[in-house]
Order: sequence, then C-alpha cells, then structure tokens
Amino acid sequence: MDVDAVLDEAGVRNAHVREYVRHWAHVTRPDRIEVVSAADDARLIRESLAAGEILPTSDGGYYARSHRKDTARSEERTVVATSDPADKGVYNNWRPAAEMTATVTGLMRGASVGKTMYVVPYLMAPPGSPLARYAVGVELTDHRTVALHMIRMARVGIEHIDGLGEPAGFVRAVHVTGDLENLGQGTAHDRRHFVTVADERTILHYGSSYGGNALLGKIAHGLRQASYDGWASGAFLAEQFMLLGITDRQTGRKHHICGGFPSASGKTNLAMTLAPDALGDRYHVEFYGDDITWLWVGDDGRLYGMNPEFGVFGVAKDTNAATNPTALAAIGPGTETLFTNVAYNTKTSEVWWEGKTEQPPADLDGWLDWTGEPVAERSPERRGDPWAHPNSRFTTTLSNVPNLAADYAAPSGVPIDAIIFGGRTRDREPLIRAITDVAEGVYDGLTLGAEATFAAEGVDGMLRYDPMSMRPFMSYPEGRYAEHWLRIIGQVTEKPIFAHVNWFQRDPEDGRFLWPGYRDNLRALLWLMRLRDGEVRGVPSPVGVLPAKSELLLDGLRIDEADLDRLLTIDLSAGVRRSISARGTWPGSKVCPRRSGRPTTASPLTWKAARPDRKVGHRRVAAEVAARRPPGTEGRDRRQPSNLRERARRAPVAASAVRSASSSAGILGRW
Ligand code: OXD
Ligand code: MN
Repeated sequence: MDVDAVLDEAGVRNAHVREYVRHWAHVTRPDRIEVVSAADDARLIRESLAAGEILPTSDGGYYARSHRKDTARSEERTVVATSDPADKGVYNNWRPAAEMTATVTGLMRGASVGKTMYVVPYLMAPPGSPLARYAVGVELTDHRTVALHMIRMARVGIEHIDGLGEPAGFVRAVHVTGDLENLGQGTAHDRRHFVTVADERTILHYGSSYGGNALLGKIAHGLRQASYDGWASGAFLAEQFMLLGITDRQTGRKHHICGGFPSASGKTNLAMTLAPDALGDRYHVEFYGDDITWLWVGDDGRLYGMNPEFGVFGVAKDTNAATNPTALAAIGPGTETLFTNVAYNTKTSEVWWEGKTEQPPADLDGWLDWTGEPVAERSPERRGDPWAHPNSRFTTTLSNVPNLAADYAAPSGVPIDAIIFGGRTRDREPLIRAITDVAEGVYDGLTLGAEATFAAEGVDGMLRYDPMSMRPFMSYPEGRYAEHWLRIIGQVTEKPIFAHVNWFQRDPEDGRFLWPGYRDNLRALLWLMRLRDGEVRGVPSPVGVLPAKSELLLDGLRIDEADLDRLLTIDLSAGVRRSISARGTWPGSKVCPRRSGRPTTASPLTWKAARPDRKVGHRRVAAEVAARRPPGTEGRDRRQPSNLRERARRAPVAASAVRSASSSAGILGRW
C-alpha cells in the first residue's frame, strides 16, 4: 500500500506526521489507511451500521458492544514510561521507556493485518487556547468504533496538524486492538499493555478497543500525558476535575467551580446539575465539563480552567430523570449518542441500563443483555444478573448538553473561583467545609479518599486513597506533583477558595442518607460562593469553616433539623479513634497500610483531629520533595528555591512542609 499517496490525497502535509504514520503502518501492517475528519462521521456511521459493528437505537443514536473481556480500563496493565528512573512514583507504574517501547512494538508488529488504520488528528483544547500546543495529537487506531468515539470526544480534523513545527509538536497515540479473545486478560500471561512514554510524548496502547484504553485523546493524552507536560513545562495542571459555572441573576455575578471526586462519588451528576426549583429563578447553573480540567495562571494572575474535551463519556448506570435530567436530555432524540454495553432490544431498538427506570422492562421480548444474550433465555442462576455492564457508557458531544455554557470553548478559559474535593464517606465529613488556606486546600486534595465501593476488597467503609482523584492517571512522582501544584497556585494573585464536600453522610442507626443530594448539592456550593464573597462568615473548626445553619439557602428543602445539625458538624472524637487505627498517610511512607498492594489512608480530617500538632502528611510531602534531586532534563522547569530545599531538609518534626513550600513559592496563604 502506498502510504504517501493516501496522505497526499487527504492533504496531510506535515512531514513529522507523515513520517509517524509511515513508521507505524510499517510496524502494524494494516491493509488500508484512512485519514479521518469530523466531517466523515456520517459516512463512518453508515459503514459501521452496514458492517453490523453498531446498531441503530430508537432515539436516532447507536449501540455497540465491546468484547466481553474488554469492558473497562485496566490499571494493572497501565504504565507510564520515561528514560529517567527518578520519574518513578507510587502510582504511575513507572517502567523504562526503551523496554516498554520495544515490548509494545513487538506486540503490535503485524497486528493490524486485514484491518484499516484510521489516522485521527485531534485537538484536546478549544482552538486558540494558550495550551493548544500541548493538546495536538494524532491517534492511529485499527478500530472504526474508536474513530467514531474520538470524533465525539475530541476536536478531530487535519486542520489541527497543519501548522506543526517541531517533531514533538503532537502526541503520537498508537492504538492497536489485538486479538481480544486470546490476550490472557486478567491472567499471569496478560499481553495487554497501555503505555504512555511521557518524555517522548508517545502513547502505545495494545489489547483493547474500549474507553480510556482505546480513545487515546481522553485519559492517556488529556490526563497522563498532559499532567506530565504540565509539570515538565511548569505551565499548567491537568486534572480529573469537573467544571461548572453558577450565575446569580440578582447580582449578575458568575462564579466557576472545578473539582475532583473519586469514582462513584457523583462527579458527572454534579457537573450537570441544575438549581433546585425553589432557587431556579435566581441561580443559573452552566455545564463546562464532567471529567477533565486543565488549569493555568493567566496574564492577569488569576487561575483559569478549561475542559479540553469535546464530548462526554458518561457512565450509564443510575442515570435517570431524578439523578441527572441534563444527561438524559444530552443522550435523547437527535443527539446521535453512541451507547456501549447497555442492554438493547432487537425489536424496538430501545436501550436500557440499571437505574434508568426503577424496574427493568417487564416484557422481555427482544431484550439482549450487554453480552448479547437474550434476557428471556437466561439460565435461572443468571436471572438476577445486571442487564447492562456496570461500566456501560454513553458518548455524546458537549453541544448536546442543554445547559452547556455559552463560553465553554472560550480560548481564554474561565477564571476559577473555587476548587472542591469530595468523596463518598458515610460519617467522616460534613456536608461542606471551606478551606480558606490554599496550602491546606492543596493538602486536602492530595489526601483525598472515598469509601471503597467494591465489597470484594473486604474494606467496606475504608477509604481508598485517591490523590486529587488522579490515582489512575498519575504520571510523575507524587511529591513532585504536590510541589507543582503549590508552585502553580503560588503564582495566582486572586486565590481560589478550596472546599471539601460530602453528599453521602448517613444516619448511623438506619443507614439512610441524611442529605437529599443531586440538585440540592448546589445549596452547599452557593454557601461557598457567599463565603468567598464575604456575605456569610461560617463557623470555624479545626478543619475548615462550616456553614452556620442560618447561612444555607434552604428554600423549598424539607429536611429534618436533627439531620441538618449532624450534616453541619464534625465528630472529632470519632476522627481521633479512627486515626489511631488507620495510620494512613502519604503514599510510599512506611506506615501506609496496604491491602492487596493498594495503599489506603484515613482522611485528612482524622489525621488533623488526632495530631493537630504534627501535620504528618505535610512533612512527608516535603521529605519527598527534598529527597529527590532531579536530573537536568532539557526543557523541564524543575527549579526550586534552594532555601526551600534546605529548609525542608532541616525541618523539625512539627514544621509543615506544605506551609514552608507554599511560603517559599510565594503563596499568600488566604484567598
Ligand atoms: C474514567 C473515565 O475512566 O472518565 O475515569 O472514563
Ligand atoms: Mn474520568
């Protein structure tokens, strides 16, 4: 096959891109090559329908099933590789770049024979963004459904590669599906490899065609590669954060809030929330993004954020009119949404997932579960199994979200007023505690955890440690990550306020949720904005400022007074008890308890309550920062004030490293 002829015809002129495509076509040996733009969507859909790879849904969308051994990201098989062993962290599964490149290239050799290689040039940023240079990529994929997903999740077209100068000006993102039936998934001979060679800006994913394993713009580029680039350049942060805006129609003021939540903590529902009915006339909530935010310091010294994605790859389970009406509208008639691994009715073309309605459809006729098995023909022991896979997804473009902000694609991004963290915790955290000290706020994010949701781990109620909700996407050492955060936030002149939120507090006796959640969560965020603007004062506590009951806007909310009291208080003595047994702290420390190789930690709340004098986590952050002398890799801004390094090294036990790092980095302390 004449690769150059294909590239000529598609108008791909960039010599580096041409060389890259030639190289990988030579390795993977596809039968055909095709360069894809967003304008090809309708044709690719027609071809996929004709080939039976997707089926039409009753609302004008499409339905696909992934291979049953290929239904979720695989953290164990995911690696961040570089040429510098100092880049090894706790969570990034670091491996040497040369070894990984050789291994994956070997696996990919000849693996696309008989297939088409789709060349997908993309941009993970609004055009014109100051971060656009970190956002250009070219995915090579041998799976048509992956190309369809990329068109929905990223800005796709050859215009994004036209002006590229340097060879490293785009991320090389190679995806090869492999023989999914025979990859030994989950065994000792697992052949899947999902590798980001971060210092070469190259992503090599072999052995999947689903989600973050295959749509390489999203997680591999948008989070792993981008967070590495953000650190290496010193220019920005790339985080698994949602982003929303709240406008007060009475005052005309608009605030933007972003934040991180470990999985199953309601991030997408929050990102797409609407105001409660009783407050809807006054407050208007707008959606910017549900999964990724890139953050940087603007020329005016403020912190700016933007969603680099073009679509939403949302978890279908439990999405319904009560939990997320916005999402339902975004995947409804006319949106051309792609559903994967939900249940499908061959007669009516409807789709269904657990939680879409309270009960599954009563008439089983025509229904196939996510594996393609007719539900009506299930054996008695399988009758209770879910119809949809728990990680079944909908893929829709941002423009389908009804309350998408008008300026969602503004190249300047939007100024960030608040950064929030939250997880699913039944009794550790109040509804909201504002953290007015930026170093404490960063610390709160770094020590984020949520209750493990999978009973198999046997850790019911224990916190799974998930720093900044970035645990699966960490691409460089955690100490450096903390340092980089402090340095970026340290440059900000108008500090964001931080907060920790928890919608999941339960009654200790009967286990019911104390807070109604969903749209009412906005009440906590409105309080935070009023605190930021000096309209309320809150109640100080050792771990932040809590709302006074009278300060929450409770119009239209029916809630038991006692429940509200409990939601707005912290049980410090319980925190002390728990922290004595939990012994959790910064990853990599010797006292960090491990189960099945997974470190966990108590919440910062319990630590602080137990040892307010010691600030243990802070000290370990500093120790990590101080201990590793980075090699002088070209192009990296790893400068650090020498006095900070020295101070951290000599720090007495009680010294707070985050505090000293923050003051050296010029953090003013308060927003
Ligand atoms: C994820 C996702 O896996 O957003 O976190 O798809
Ligand atoms: Mn995510």
